[in-house]
Parts: sequence; C-alpha cells; structure tokens
Amino acid sequence: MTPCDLTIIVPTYREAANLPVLVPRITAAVHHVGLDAEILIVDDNSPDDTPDLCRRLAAEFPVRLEVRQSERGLSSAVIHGMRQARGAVLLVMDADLSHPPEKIPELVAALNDPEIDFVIGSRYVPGAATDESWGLFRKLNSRVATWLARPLTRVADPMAGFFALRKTTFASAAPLDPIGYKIGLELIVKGRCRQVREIPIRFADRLHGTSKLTLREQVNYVRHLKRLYEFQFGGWFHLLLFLAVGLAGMGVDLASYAVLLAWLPLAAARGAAIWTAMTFNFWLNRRFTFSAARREPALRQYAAFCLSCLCGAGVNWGLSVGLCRLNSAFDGHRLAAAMLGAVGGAGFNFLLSRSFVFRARTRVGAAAQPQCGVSSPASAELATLPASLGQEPANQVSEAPVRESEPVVS
Ligand SMILES: Nc1nc2c(ncn2[C@@H]2O[C@H](COP(=O)(O)OP(=O)(O)O)[C@@H](O)[C@H]2O)c(=O)[nH]1
Ligand SMILES: [Mg+2]
Repeated sequence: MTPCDLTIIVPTYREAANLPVLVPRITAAVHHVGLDAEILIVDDNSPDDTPDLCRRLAAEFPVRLEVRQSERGLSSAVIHGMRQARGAVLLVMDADLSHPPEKIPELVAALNDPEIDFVIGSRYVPGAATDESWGLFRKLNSRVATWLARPLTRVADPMAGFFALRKTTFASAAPLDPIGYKIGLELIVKGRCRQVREIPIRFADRLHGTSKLTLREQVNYVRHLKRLYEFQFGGWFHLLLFLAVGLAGMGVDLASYAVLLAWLPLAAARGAAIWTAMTFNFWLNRRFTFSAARREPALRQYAAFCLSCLCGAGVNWGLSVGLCRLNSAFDGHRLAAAMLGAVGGAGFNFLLSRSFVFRARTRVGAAAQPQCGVSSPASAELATLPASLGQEPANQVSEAPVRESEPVVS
C-alpha cells in the first residue's frame, strides 16, 4: 500500500442515499488544497446497495471500500478503518452530511502544529451551530452526555463524530475497547491527547435516512464512561463508587429500620436492617464497583463481603473508642472520633473488598492504568502476569509506511 497524506474514514450503515452527495464534496474539498487523500468507507454489509454504490464511486473518486461481513458497530468500524488507513492523518466523519466536508482542510491543517494531538469539528465552541430543528430533549441529552465526560476531558464537544488525529497517535494509544458510539472520546482519553483543538462547525441534520443512535446506545455510553473513568482514575474511581454505594446503603439501612420497627422488637429490627443494607451494598458493589469480578462465585463473595463488613465495623469501633481513651481532646469531641472511626472502617472495608472479596482471577487485557497511589484490581492482576502480557500493546496498524508529519495543508 502506498502512503498518502490523509485517510478520511466514513463508517456506513445504510447510507446509499447520502454517499453520492458526500463523496464528490469531500473530493472537491481536499483537491482544492492539494491534499493526497483517500476516502475509506467501512460498511457493515448494508442491506441497501451501499457496497455496490461504493464500487461505482471508486471509478471516479479516491474511494476505498472495506466491507465487514460479521461485525457491526460504529466504533469498531472506525477502528477497523484506522488500522487499514494509508494516510499519516486520520479523519473520521459521518456519511449523512451532518459534518461539513468543506471543513476537512481546516481540521487537517490544525495538526501541522506539533503541539496539537487531536482536532475536533466542534458544535459547542464560539462560531459553531447546531441545526435549528434540535428539540429541547436532544439538546439536553447532548449537554448531559458532555457534562458526564467532564472529568475525563475539558473539551467542549467530546461527543463529536467529526475529528482528526495523526496515525501515530492512534498506533500508540492504549488498547481501545469502546462500547457504543463515542470512539472520539475513547481516542482522546486512551491516546492521552492533552492538546485538543476545536474548530467550529455548523452541524446539520442528516440529509437522508434515520439516525442509528438508539436508546441502547445511550445506555452503552454510560457503560463506556465507566470504563474510561476506570482507565483514567484507576482505584480512586473504585473508592468513589464504593463510598457512594456505602452512602446509598445508609439510606437503605435507615429506611428498612423504620419499616421493621413496626413488626419486630428493637434488637431484631436493627439487626435485620443492617443485614438488608449489607446485602444491598454487596449487590451494588458486585454489579458496579467491582464488576470485573462479577464472574466469580457470588455466594463465596457474599460471605467474604459480610466478613469484611464485620472487620470494617470492628475498625470503626476500635478507632472511635480508642481515640477517646488515648486522647483527652477526642474525649471532648466524641462525634469527631466516631467520624474518624467511620472513615477508617470504610477505608479498611474498601481495601478488603478490593483485594480479597472482589478479586477477579482472570482478566487478561484489562487496560487499567491508575494515575494515583491506589491501584485497581485489574492492574494488580496484570502485575502478576508475565511481563509480556502485562504490558499495554499498541493498536495494530496496517503495514503501510506512515509518512512523517510534514505539513500537509498550508
Ligand atoms: N459501519 C457502521 N457504521 C455505522 C453503524 N452505525 C452507524 N454507522 C454510521 O456511523 C455514522 C453515524 O451514525 P448516525 O446514525 O448518523 O448517528 P448520529 O449521527 O449519532 O445520529 C453514520 O455514517 C452511520 O452510517 C454500524 O453499526 N456500522
Ligand atoms: Mg449522523
């Protein structure tokens, strides 16, 4: 394969009506600035005549077609395209003309600055606009999704599907395993892109056809975010989830206590409420906080969790009482001592849960990369693997030599 300046990756599923408009516009835009570019269409064997149409377009335009027979999904299609790309620069856009092809040169030119790692055709920077027909729900939906990604990146439009990066950034990113649609966000986080430039665009509604973004994809987005949080914050994120679960458990404890008091004597009601809250916490921690260990036997984990709660309670009690006995200042402030006890108990409980209760025994390929002192269970497991397995493999790229990044658009 001969290398070129730019590969424009267009994932498609049933886009036969849009491609005859899109391809000539892309070609005109890149030729206008003298870019040597290929348009790589990655189609998941669409039931309309997208593949045939692409073959016809390829006779006249710089179109290359990749048809995937057995896989479906936008993000994996983009990754597939990136692996096959011949260009030194990779640009991704929708086929539906919601992303203006005329902006391609501007996005690519931004990468001439070696400081810039990633460029976005953004809907949310000054000068940008979205289609007037966007209803309140769609606007709110997009904003909330952006807001949820805030701890990962300060970018104004991390949800964008119109973006560009160097192929070398893709190749050196941590292993990519996005769930759902947000491959741009995945690349920013796992490519460790610090300098992201946003170019304002006018985001139009799709020209023909309907969006494939379903409610299921929105749920997938939350699951994807959780993975990225784990990647970015490692054990701190688990600790945060664990504390949130503990807080919710406190609510369950008090609510069930209030109800049970009407039926049971005091001691039994208190015991049953604590047990209910503990079971609730176990379920949430197994389902969310330490979901990597979900395949381990639940009963064994449940017994170990109850035991670890007991140890946590012991530490809580020991600290609360011990501090008051050993230090007269605390004796005057018993609630403060109890608070320290509670924090110590929760911390101890967390450590036990992370290291023993919810230990996943086999999770090769987990891309945990803690940036803080608390390592995640996945990283702890990786540490026990042979060095060659524990290392992060780069993303495979095709054999095409990558052109060094001389300025491609002036
Ligand atoms: N190859 C492939 N492309 C897809 C798939 N789902 C969506 N696309 C393409 O990804 C782009 C974005 O999808 P779209 O339906 O426009 O989503 P929206 O822009 O979020 O409404 C379009 O070019 C779609 O044709 C898929 O499963 N496989
Ligand atoms: Mg679209």
